[in-house]
Amino acid sequence: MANINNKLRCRTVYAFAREMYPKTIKHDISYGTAGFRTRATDLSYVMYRMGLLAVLRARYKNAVIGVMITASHNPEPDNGVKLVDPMGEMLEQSWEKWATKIANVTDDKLENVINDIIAEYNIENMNDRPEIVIGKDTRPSSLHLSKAVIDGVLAMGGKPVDYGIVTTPQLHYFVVCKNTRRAYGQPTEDGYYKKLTNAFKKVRGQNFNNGNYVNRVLYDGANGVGAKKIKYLKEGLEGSLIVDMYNDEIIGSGKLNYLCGADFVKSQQKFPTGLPQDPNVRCCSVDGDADRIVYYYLDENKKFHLMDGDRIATLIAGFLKEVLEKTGISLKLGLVQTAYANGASTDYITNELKVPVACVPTGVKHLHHKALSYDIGVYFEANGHGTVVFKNSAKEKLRTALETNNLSDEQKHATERLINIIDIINETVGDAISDMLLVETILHYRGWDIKDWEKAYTDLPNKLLKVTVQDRTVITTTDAERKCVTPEGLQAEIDAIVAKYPKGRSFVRPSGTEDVVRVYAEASTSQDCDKLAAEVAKKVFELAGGTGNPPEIPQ
Ligand code: 16G
Ligand code: MG
Repeated sequence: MANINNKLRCRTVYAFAREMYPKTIKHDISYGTAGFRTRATDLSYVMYRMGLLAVLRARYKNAVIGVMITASHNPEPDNGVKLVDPMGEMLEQSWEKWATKIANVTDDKLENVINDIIAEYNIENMNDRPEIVIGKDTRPSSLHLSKAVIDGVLAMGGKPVDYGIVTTPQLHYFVVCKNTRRAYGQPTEDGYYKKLTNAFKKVRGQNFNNGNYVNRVLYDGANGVGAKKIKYLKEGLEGSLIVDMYNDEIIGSGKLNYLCGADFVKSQQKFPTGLPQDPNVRCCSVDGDADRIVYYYLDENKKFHLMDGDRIATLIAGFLKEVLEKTGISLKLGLVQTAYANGASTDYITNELKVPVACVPTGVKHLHHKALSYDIGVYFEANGHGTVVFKNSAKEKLRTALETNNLSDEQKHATERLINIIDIINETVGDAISDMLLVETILHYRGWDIKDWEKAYTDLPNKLLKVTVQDRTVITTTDAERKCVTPEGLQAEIDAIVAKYPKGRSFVRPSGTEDVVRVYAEASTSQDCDKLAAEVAKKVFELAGGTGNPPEIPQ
């Protein structure tokens, strides 16, 4: 019976594919660091097929799976799609190859790939109707692309639950709420805002300001979903935090991420367009799907100061360490970074904060996974994507300590504070909105303005360059991308160049989202840093088959 149903289902899948979502693109695409990402016009059939795959994955895991349609910080004409696993993680790596396979097969072979997946994972419950939670960003193309995902889910016999326009982290949150039978929270937008804002207001108390801290922040919504959603959050905050919003031209303005947003601010190291340039005022920018955030300000001389993901991570880790010590409860705290973390931040964490720090390859899946190995794991990429994850056993330990009533007043207050703070955090994935509330909570607790925050350490000047090569896969790396294995001889050349510059550090890696090789460099002065980056880029160009003009070395 199941077999007959299966055959019928596959026929429907094929009929739909042929009539509505034929595969029009000949070249292959691959499920990269953050799913598929390309021009929106090339994505309809990919979306349809991701709907199919999500249902298979949901049946295999016996759980709700998420599908998010977004191209994050990329330009408005692009789009993308990624699958969200049951506990909010990125799609398990071993399934990425199936995503790539099902996306690239011809329409008439679609049925074969589906049957291969069913056979490989022994999926027997083909008549189950699992829920697939679907969300999209504000890109004009997202509307019809989400219809394609929904059709894929229906063709495969799943139940699409369309959340409409939501941030990527909201979608992760809904998936986890559903899979924990609401233990994590209510799977609604309202439930999300209430969870975050109630916890925030509880921790903040009646004194909205403290010392140098003023409860007002300028917020750059990147003309995307982060702008749309902050309006609802503001209602819940009830004046405890004043969020002045800019760059909120949302749908179809063509301005999404244009000269604004977290990626622009971090990669250009520039103040975004659209915000008033008042000196020493705390500002933050989110990206196009609101899973990244950076802070910054302009000083009296209009000099730009960036507080990126490394700064946010150190602020959070330092705070958690202090509060944890006050609770008297022993829990293992750790911080996870990537090779892009500024060397000064790593020194500060190791030598001043004395918190263990781990380095993993780029991409949220690696950071999240490593962070789960600590009782309390803080993870951040320098680009502003990150969060804090707490082991269930750690949460339980805190709650039990509070219930047993053996704590001193100080221990009790610290434990209560920590428990409330867990609810400010979206543990399911990095979340710009939740991270903003956490940063604001810590600055308020410390009585700091943004300049006080900046005093912790001084960033080493750093630079990011791109080199275009014939085939970027010729570059392979090891040691969390810090050392390059091939092409042979390249690492030795990099080592020799780096040795010439005080505090020099540089590494190269193939991008997971663009057809380029990325070069990172840092050194004690910006002149040295520029030279170091260019010298390394030139070596990459020479040894890895560069195309176009070779990089120039500044004199
Ligand atoms: C993706 C990743 C991000 C990473 C970036 C690196 C997720 C959800 N996003 O956007 O974490 O920093 O890729 O891009 O994993 P790159 O490989 O092009 O340098
Ligand atoms: Mg993003």
